[in-house]
Amino acid sequence: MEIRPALHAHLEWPTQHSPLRVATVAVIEALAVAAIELSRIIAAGPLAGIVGESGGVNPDGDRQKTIDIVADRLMRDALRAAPVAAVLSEEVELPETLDPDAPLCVAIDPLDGSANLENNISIGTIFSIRPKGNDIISTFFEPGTAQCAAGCFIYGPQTVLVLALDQRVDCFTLDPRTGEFVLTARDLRVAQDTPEFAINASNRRHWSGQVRNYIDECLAGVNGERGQDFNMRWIGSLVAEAYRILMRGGVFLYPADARQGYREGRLRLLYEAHPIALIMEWAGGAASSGRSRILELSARTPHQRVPLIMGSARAVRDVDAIHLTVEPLFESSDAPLFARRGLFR
Ligand code: FBP
Repeated sequence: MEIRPALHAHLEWPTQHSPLRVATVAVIEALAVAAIELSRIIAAGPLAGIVGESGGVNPDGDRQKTIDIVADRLMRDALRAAPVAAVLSEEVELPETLDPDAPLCVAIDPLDGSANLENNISIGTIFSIRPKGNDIISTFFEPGTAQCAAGCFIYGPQTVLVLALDQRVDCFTLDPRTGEFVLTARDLRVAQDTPEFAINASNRRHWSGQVRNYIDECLAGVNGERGQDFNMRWIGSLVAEAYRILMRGGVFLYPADARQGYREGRLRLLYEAHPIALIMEWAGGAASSGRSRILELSARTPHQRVPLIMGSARAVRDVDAIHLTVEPLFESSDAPLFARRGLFR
């Protein structure tokens, strides 16, 4: 029988650790303890009294669920006891300084996709860890390449940790019998040739011409320019989409669109796009805004949004290629050039 190392034993290897790696591991383990607690609360759902609105709004104007508040408290409490100089949470306006002498900064979405909880659909915690720079706050405004680790916990049929560390992506499953995460997939690689896309197609009329053209080409299937039939998925939960892509490939798009507030997409750079991009790249996939590699982008504000295209490297390259056209993204999106009849309208 295969011996599956527990998270702690796995992180201890190799035995020679730099101080930064020791600190990074301490942060990951602290988050894992909080995630185990959170997964128990989520699994109990209405029995734990955590389904429903809290009455508050987060810095982005999203209505907070009770579970968002619970998740934020659990994760930030865990980080307080870890070597973390500052934490930026989706639920709080500005980074919070914890221990100014500690070597790491963390950006976290404590519970991504929480609106899906009532529908019993997978949701998750996304985190990004980076070494503290010369001053704490500017650390968050460095590009995504500054991250030394990232990951997400997925609370679904199984509770899973996808971890990007040491230039590799491993996957751990929570064993409910022992209450421990154990290694269940080592060195994940994203399949390069899966014809499957994920996009919220109800926004088609708001997309740029480039995105519409790409999706129309996919929908045209074997007779279209892409020469193959595509499958489509949309879960509406970033962690679940990222996990599916890690398991079987494909591409996810949450592009910029013409709606007010969506000109830079919907997803947040620091605690959604950066960590998911690190996971994708270290697993051999790619992540782009359509025009730039996500990991080379720096945030200008803590809750900055960014268009996100991620998944199989070839598909991300194809979407980037479509963005190379000089057409403006939106000004002419209602012009005849983009008025080609699509399958969604
Ligand atoms: P939150 O951070 O507000 O939970 O939003 C993120 C998210 O739920 C992603 O997980 C998902 O990809 C996206 O929003 C779905 O957005 P939409 O409802 O516009 O399709």
